[in-house]
Amino acid sequence: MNLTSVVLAVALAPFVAGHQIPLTSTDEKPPTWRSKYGPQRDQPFSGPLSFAHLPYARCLENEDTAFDIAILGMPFDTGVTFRPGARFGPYAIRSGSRRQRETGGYTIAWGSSPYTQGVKILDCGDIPVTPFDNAIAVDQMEVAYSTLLYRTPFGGFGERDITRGLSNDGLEHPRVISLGGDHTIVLPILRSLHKAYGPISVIHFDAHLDTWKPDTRYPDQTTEQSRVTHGTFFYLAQEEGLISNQSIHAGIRCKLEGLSDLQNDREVGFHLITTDDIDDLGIPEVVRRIRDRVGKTPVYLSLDIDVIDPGLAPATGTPEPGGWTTRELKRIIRGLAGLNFIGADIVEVAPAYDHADITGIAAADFVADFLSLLLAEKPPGHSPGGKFLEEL
Ligand SMILES: [Mn+2]
Repeated sequence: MNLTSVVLAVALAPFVAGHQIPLTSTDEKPPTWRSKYGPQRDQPFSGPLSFAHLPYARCLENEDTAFDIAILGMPFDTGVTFRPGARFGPYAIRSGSRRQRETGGYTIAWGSSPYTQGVKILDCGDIPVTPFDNAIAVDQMEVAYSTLLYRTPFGGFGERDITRGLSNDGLEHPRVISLGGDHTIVLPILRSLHKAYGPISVIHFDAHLDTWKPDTRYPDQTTEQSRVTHGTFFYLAQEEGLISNQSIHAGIRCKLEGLSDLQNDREVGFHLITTDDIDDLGIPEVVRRIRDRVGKTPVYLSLDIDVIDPGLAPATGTPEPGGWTTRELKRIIRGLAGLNFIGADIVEVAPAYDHADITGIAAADFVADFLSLLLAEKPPGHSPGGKFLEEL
């Protein structure tokens, strides 16, 4: 040992020995979070972002993950005709859901909570759709949807599975609630659902028809891919034989080329309820007409947030003044319980145009209603909107 080594050894000795000295004079470590405050239970404003703080799983990647209802983000917005931005819809809807959680999901309106009925509800994340090639993106959405649709259900629906026996293939399928994305996402969804269920009746809440003929507006610019937009997908769905002739729109108020649009809409297979009809008919009659139209067929529910008045849901690509209130549509949705719903979506939430998260919060509230809707066997009779429905 030379002189330098001796000097170093002497100088470092207190530090080397130091790790053996107790941290505190009482020999106690500070308390852990768990010992003092218990579980790391998220606040409404804390924690990772999943819908209503539900368990989050990468269901496309982990093929063993079972569920009864999946929440699936479809951040596709390259099929729009006006303002883009709905690719951020899944983020905004999840963010708008943060005051929701599994505990505390009971509402007077439904008389139940969707989270306490033994059904496994998972946030399955987002489909990583390409923003560069719509043909690939549409295929990705169909493949992803089918990946979830053909997953063996967790089994929580049990005997309450009202769509049991409706499928073409003899299989039981879980339900998927899709968060758009622009409305184009419904085309790959219907392609996937049609393979399992055959022709599907659609209940479509929207300010717009979305049945426009693809080749009419820009006839000199039409390609196979340019036909697929958020305003033509129902026409294409009819062309491909995906939908029944028992579909219905509700909340329509957009401007049209003329009566030919309505004639075309009929031919695609839709009846319609206009926005103003709610004043003349009242909610019970609106509900009755929708129920009568789809009957006992397999039903898909598609809700474009622009059906709501832009004052109550401004964050959307093609806003139309004079829409329904959130309260009115929530009552109509409750009146539809017990139909054979095989899936649902909410689309066209584009949060760049939002104010104070009003649209994202409204959209998240509709998703909570969808969950209850998929579980209820009939409209909640004791809710304010329910009594008249006892007679249905
Ligand atoms: Mn619309």
